[in-house]
Amino acid sequence: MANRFSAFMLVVISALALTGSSAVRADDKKITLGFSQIGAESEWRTANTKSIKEAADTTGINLKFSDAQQKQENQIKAIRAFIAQKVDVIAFSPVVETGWEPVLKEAKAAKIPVILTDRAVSAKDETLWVTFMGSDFVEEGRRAANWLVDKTKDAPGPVNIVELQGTVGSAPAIDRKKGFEEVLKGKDKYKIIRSQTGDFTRAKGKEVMEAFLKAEGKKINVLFAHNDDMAIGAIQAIEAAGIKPGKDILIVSIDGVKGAFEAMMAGKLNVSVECSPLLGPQLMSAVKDLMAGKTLPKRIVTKEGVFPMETAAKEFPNRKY
Ligand code: GYE
Repeated sequence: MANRFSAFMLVVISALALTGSSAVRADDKKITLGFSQIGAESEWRTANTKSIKEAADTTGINLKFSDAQQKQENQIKAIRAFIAQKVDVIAFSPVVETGWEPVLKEAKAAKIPVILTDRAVSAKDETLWVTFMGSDFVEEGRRAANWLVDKTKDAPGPVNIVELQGTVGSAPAIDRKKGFEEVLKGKDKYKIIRSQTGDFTRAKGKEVMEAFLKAEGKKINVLFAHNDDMAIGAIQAIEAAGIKPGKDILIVSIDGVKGAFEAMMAGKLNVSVECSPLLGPQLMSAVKDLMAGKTLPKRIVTKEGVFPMETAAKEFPNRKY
């Protein structure tokens, strides 16, 4: 009985899902979405791109995809091209927070709605975009610091931390730093002794960690990396220096990509705070809703967790990115 009832409910729920907004416009043409991606700097980013392309495919949305190779000027060019092509909706993940007003005003004047995905923009006029969907980066920074404080509660201190920041001026770099520092504020045993950008890449993470090790050597107790890729690059530098990552230096990072789970299972990375790149389905349903004349919430926050090393092997088979 219970089974038949749940089977029935499943049919009802699927039917409801199917009656959601459609992927065609009022004139029966396919909806066209112009998406400007930052680049392919990390595992997170490539998973994000895959999610967006696959979701466009399955929803039947015509996607114009442009890769900016981590340059704001390329994103601005791509957005201008989307305006000229008269796409129905523009979405983009802004590489940095500032400098978008002129191009966003052009989109507004052309009456093309803009959706921000993943990273936020800092601008006075919030009518320049309809919604911002993505993670709460300040909270991720707090989660990283809370894990550290708990893990080191019995350590006498000082706990010397080096920090690998993300791309300068980007929302995740600014906010993760802020959340992390907020938790450590007033806890005097924690000291951030070096902090520099590694631009969210493995290569830069490794290079900057080498410099940190040269300058501070065995004084370093903790690495806080704003993403997994930089942590993975830094782990190589730490091992090359004859130090044990995950033991001699605690490694705390953010994203929760497969590479981080592998490093955790190898005992080299202590914790990764989840930041989900799987924004594709959410973006496509927002696009359809917009085209159906619905009003979107101004902020759509992604739900995510924290994965300490001890949970890595059990969680690994469930990971989708
Ligand atoms: O953490 C990092 C990527 O904006 C949340 O960008 C994203 C960040 C992610 O390059 O790996």
